Amino acid sequence: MDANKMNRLLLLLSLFLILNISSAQLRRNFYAGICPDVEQIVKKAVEQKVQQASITVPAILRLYFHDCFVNGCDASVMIESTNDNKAEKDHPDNLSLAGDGFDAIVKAKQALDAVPNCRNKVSCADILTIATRDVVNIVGAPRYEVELGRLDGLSSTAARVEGKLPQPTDDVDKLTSHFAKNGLSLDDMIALSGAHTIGVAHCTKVLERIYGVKEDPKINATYLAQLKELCPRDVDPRRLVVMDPTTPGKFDNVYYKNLQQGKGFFKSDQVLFSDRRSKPTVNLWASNEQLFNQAFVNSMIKLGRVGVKTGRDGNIRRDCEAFN
Ligand code: HEM
Ligand SMILES: *[C@@H]1O[C@H](CO)[C@@H](O)[C@H](O)[C@H]1NC(C)=O
Ligand SMILES: CC(=O)N[C@H]1CO[C@H](CO)[C@@H](O)[C@@H]1O
Repeated sequence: MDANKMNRLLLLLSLFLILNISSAQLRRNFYAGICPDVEQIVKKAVEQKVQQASITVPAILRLYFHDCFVNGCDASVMIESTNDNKAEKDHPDNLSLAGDGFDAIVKAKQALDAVPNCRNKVSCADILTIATRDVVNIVGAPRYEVELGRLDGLSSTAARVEGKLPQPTDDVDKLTSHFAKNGLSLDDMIALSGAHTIGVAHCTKVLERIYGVKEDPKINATYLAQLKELCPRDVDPRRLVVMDPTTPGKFDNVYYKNLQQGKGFFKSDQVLFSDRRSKPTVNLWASNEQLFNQAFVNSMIKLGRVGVKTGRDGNIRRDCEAFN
């Protein structure tokens, strides 16, 4: 074997070891001996909630992203602020984390607590992980097996949200660096951005973009006109607008097709098509939905490994929104 091949083999081997170590505590069927029906129970509660309020689907997906990017997937985003602690969810970047997402997790926890062997045995972080898989599946993403065994975090502060979440005005350099800090690659970033194939945003978040700002890739003229109509300059700040104008309720690869036509909602979406580093992947996934689905699922599982708490770094909360 030549030196080049040997080097590549060693690199692969060390990558394998790193990946294995960082996720060693997580596994499928973690609750098999404790609460074997956990996934069924969570699914049923989440489905019920989605039937009452379809916004629950994007709400949970975004909640998961924010939870994992701020101090790891440990449900710290769910903690309610108290008089002496301003929690993560009350950072301005959370504005619009729709209440229905939180409510769905609380309902699923209640359903688990109604089953004696499951009561206070499943972490809120794992409930959120299962619920996220289930909601994206409801709107068309493939169902994937989730890794479980996370503990709930012991702290949550608004201050530490600062700088952790990518911004809608970010370019590919900034986006990549945010994701890299969480062990996620350029392709993970492009795949997970595909989450914007569902859900809504506040008009206020896009006003600057549609009413003229430099250094932003061009918006499709037809789409721009539509956006301006939906979001006039003096729009009510509570007004929401769908981010995928073509198939807003469906989880599909249309997000990437939209980018090809200049119909990315945020600058951070459209730059994926204008930057030569991400453009080939956008084109690939726009033309092959199966490849996108596969990539999305793999990246979601990787997202779920970010900053997982074990041992004395966490516990199982009795109330997802308050520390024990
Ligand atoms: C790549 C960088 C990202 C940026 C800059 C970004 C930014 C945003 C912003 C500003 C909103 C609208 C908030 C509002 O006005 O109400 C939004 C919505 C949303 N984001 Fe992202 N996001 C990013 C990545 C992600 C990822 C990785 C996911 C999940 C895997 C995600 C899921 C969502 C969902 C589902 C919504 C809609 C929420 C709803 O309908 O309630 N985003 N995002
Ligand atoms: C802009 O959108 C229109 C209508 O949705 C579409 O027909 C057209 O091809 C798009 N333009 C570009 C440059 O992609
Ligand atoms: C759902 C939720 O708690 N959203 C909060 C996010 O942060 C803003 C501003 O800091 C609060 O006003 C929201 O209530």
